Amino acid sequence: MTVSPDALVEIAEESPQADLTEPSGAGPEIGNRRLRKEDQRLITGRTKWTDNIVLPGMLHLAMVRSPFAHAKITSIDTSGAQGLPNVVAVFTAADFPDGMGACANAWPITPEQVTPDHLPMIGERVACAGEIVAVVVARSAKEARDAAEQVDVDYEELPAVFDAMEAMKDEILAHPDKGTNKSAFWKLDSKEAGTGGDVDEAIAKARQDGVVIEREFRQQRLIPAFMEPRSTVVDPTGEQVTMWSATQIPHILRFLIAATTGMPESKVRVIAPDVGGGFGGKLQTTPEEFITLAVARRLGKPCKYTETRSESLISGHHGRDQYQKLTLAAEKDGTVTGLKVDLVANLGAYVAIVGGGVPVLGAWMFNSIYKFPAYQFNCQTVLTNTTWVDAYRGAGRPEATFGIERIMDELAAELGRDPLEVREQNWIKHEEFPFTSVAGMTYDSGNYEAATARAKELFGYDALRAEQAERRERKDPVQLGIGVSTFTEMCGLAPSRVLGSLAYGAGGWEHASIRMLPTGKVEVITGTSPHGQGHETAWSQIVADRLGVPFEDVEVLHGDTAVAYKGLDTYGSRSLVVGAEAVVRAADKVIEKAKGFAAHMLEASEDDLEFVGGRYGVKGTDKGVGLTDIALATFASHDYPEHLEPGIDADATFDPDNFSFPHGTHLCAMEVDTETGQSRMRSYVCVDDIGHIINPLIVEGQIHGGLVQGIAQALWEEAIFDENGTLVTGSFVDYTLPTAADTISFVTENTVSPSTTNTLGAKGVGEAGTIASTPAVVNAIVDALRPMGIDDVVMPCTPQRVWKAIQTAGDHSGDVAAQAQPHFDEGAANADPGVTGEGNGQ
Ligand code: MCN
Repeated sequence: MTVSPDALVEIAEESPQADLTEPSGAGPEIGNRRLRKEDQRLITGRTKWTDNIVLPGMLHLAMVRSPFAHAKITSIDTSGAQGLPNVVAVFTAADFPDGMGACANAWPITPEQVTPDHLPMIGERVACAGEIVAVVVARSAKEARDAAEQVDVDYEELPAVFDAMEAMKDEILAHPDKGTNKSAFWKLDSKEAGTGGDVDEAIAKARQDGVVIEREFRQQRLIPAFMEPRSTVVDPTGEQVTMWSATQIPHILRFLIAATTGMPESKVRVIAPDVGGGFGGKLQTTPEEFITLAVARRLGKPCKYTETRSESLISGHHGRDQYQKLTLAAEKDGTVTGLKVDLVANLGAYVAIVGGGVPVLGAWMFNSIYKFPAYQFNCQTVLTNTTWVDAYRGAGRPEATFGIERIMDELAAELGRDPLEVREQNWIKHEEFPFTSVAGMTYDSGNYEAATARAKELFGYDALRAEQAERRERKDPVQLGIGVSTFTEMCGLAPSRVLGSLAYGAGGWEHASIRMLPTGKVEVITGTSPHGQGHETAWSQIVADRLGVPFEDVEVLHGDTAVAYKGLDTYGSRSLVVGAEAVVRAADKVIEKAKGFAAHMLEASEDDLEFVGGRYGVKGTDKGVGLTDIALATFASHDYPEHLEPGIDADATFDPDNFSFPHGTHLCAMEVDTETGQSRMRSYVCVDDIGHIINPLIVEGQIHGGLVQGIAQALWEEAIFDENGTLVTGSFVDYTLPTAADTISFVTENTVSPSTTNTLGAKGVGEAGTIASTPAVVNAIVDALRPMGIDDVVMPCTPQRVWKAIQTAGDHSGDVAAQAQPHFDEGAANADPGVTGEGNGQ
């Protein structure tokens, strides 16, 4: 059945708000499966996405983009566009001699990092396809797009490099003026850091009397494909310049506009209205935002730019794209003695806002849940003539989890043992928390045994293993594979001091305000900027419990720098554990402030008061006053104690002392047809530990969405450039984004090891599913094919790749070659530190 948008609005109008939410009063809100209050407007077409914003006299922009990956611009002739009806102006970089701001890199991972200038509009040399060389301004978007096709640009093509391994050779330079493609080298060594032993010694010893497993893995390039394409509207006509943008980071955007254009920050207001997904892809300050701002200011008129899907795929930042080489040393009994990781990470043409730091996050994650005594992580970032690469759901942690969970399976296979048993032998036991890892991270809580035991039970692990053995025995053409992934991750991106020690450009705190309105309603203002995560609902649940007010009486405001004046936005699954904790602390301040008023109103001593269910009562009596009555009394303020100021509103800023470490066990069963290469997911079970859960319904949604994204990396998605640097997966015809129809019904459950870093006892969940699922699926496919002599399939494991792996099975070297993957150069990640500098290894 299809329902038209008009019909949806009618349905919504007929169904009052209460239809979508349970009435309050039935019990505590935290833990309640509340339907999301924001969905009423989101799914009935009642919200205003950025592209729906219409302002008087608004003009529309279309970008002229380079089709070449690396080229000099020899001339631009705009005359063909200038004369067209309703075209107002055509601008090139030459029209903005003072520039128009810059796309900043906010995380230089070493002081010596090679960081090419990233200008919004290019006047001389484009460094990847899709870069903007001119902008057409017209009275409608269609006229602007048509006219953009009439802008005549002459290019002189330059040699270009696309693959990270090729770029390592420095034979073709992505930016010739830089003299090298190597951007930065970053290293963490447990011996040097004093957190563990010497990894080379561990490997040498294992070569003599133990086991050494060496594997190369490829993290293909992915494209964040949010539902709402990026869109920006700028109104320069008021006292402040207002920018609406489909962004995850309104506060950071405002700061970087001011910092790179010289506009006073007080004259810039950024609004992220409802934003239709981001997945890290809207954690960016974009050329399009700066250009729209510059053009609107130049013309003194409101301007709008909304990208097409094809533009989004080529010019929104990409994710992943790493070569990994792992060397795992173990004793013959399966005890791991050391892990060495060499990474080469493709940054694309520029070092994007946190692009250099994303692969470095792997430094603390490759060791995962295990007690490895020695560890080394080497990361080389390189520039190429491809779209810039940055955070994509999980950002650095899915890549690391994939590497370690794949190689733990390979160790188990080498030893002929069950992969869960080998993991258990090496993981941190629950009684050992808090545990400081070999990478120097202190995990506050966890229980890997409990999550794994429950996952095995739900999955029917032993029965599936028995079926697998039976199918192998009878040489069934459809083999069964069982994939395991026991993961942890670091999220809740926070401790400002730690981020500072890593040269990250921002802090990690979050801000919240609570306004107690005189009518008893509550406004919560949060610095987080939700774009699909349901903060309005979860924050309302938290505040309802804390202040003892009905859920419906709480309004959560966000995403407008004039309202939520202070914040660091939403990414890194930080919003609950940092942002909502700030809300909790603001609520506690409200309660504390209200105490003095309650004592005054009740003519009692503060010591005799207790706050229960939204009411201050005098202990041992039935005398009391509600928080909302106090709010009204402070509004009138006819009578209040002299030592207090009128009002009980409060602000709080929270900066935790540690990250959050969710973990879980994911089990996947795949049936692989060995004749066609087709694989089919049969079952998927995950038991995640994210501490206390605020809203189980939202959490399930987060896990489901995350799983699909991780599974898509394993099976379907890949951004592919041809030999000219043209993105051949430049539309949804070729970039195979899954739909709900491509997935199965997942079994999800939770264990609870409360976090100690916030009073909610919660851990982040927004990326967990994506981080865990990719290796679970690939491990299952490899497990199905292992009896045929196959020990790897390069992602995405398309039927063609699986079929080719089967055809070349047994020919160990040809296996990888058949999948057209360049080998990791020996020492590739150990580039000359003299050229690239070395990280502080912290
Ligand atoms: N939650 C909960 N109990 C927990 C943990 C979380 O009820 N123990 C709820 C929170 O209240 C919140 C949601 O789960 O409503 C996600 O919380 P959190 O883990 O703090 O993640 P963030 O809100 O910071 O969201 C960021 C995260 C990231 S990094 C990506 S990428 C991602 C994701 O969220 N992109 C998303 N989920 C997404 N979901 C949608 N629909 N769209 C995206 O673009």
